[in-house]
Amino acid sequence: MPAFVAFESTVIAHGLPYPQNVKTALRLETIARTAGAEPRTIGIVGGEVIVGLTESQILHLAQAEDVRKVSLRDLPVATAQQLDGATTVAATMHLAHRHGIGVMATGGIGGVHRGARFDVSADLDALARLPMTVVCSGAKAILDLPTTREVLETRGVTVAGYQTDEMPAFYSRSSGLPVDARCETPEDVAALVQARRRLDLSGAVLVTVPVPEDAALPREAVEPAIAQALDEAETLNLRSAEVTPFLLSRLRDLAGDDALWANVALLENNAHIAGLIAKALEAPRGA
Ligand code: PSU
Ligand code: MN
Repeated sequence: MPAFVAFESTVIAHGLPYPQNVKTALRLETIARTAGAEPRTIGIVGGEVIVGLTESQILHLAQAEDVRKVSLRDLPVATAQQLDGATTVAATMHLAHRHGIGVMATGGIGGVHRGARFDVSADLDALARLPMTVVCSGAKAILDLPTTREVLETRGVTVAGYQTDEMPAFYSRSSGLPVDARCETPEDVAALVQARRRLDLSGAVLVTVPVPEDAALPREAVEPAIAQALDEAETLNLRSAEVTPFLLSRLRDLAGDDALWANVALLENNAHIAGLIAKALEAPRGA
């Protein structure tokens, strides 16, 4: 079996601006290949679930106006109503797992939003249920990171730190929040994943990788922009799936190109590490 790495498409359609989104999506595939794995970017085109979007399908989802952000609850809607859809981490995990793919890479997972309002991403539920290895740079910085970390613990998700003792905070390398295990190599991660499998635990291993040092932003630099974007979302009374894309795009306006470059750099780095982990998982035991 070749080593496969799945990629989500929400980051293409809603997470990054055009044309960086297309360039990044294609580059992530190249990086996974160079690491020794087969990339499969997942999305929905005209109601059809595609595991392994072609270049022109990626271009389409990156440019089209009406691409629905598809989490678990939206999957049947998008397919029954023949919509174009970009899959979130939760929906991508579901579709990848169904296709026998065990590893996926992304930028940041969804989690618990800040503030009193009840808004918790279905990503956390998918991580609790599906035996995937998900490589990311923590949860998106706009979220309530300490509470998100608590929920991961409650739901039994093993959180690994790739060459770090702390869960990264997306644009920034540290959050002050601990991981459950530090892993130095792809083989260390593979050992953790295999141990989880042997114990018949059904949920995910979340591998958190800090953004590369030269692209990292200090937390103090990002927080004021996040606070302002959150205020604006509150004023506009945004709800549900609209919240994340709005916050991310405002953050780019407020924090500027540095935030975009950090986002691209961590996505590329995560694609590389995910490729190496997928390969390590396919290696014959003891080899
Ligand atoms: N991280 C980003 N950009 C994004 C997302 C994460 O930097 O666009 C997406 C992912 O697809 C994630 C989703 O699964 O946001 C979570 O959305 P929600 O909180 O609505 O579940
Ligand atoms: Mn939400």
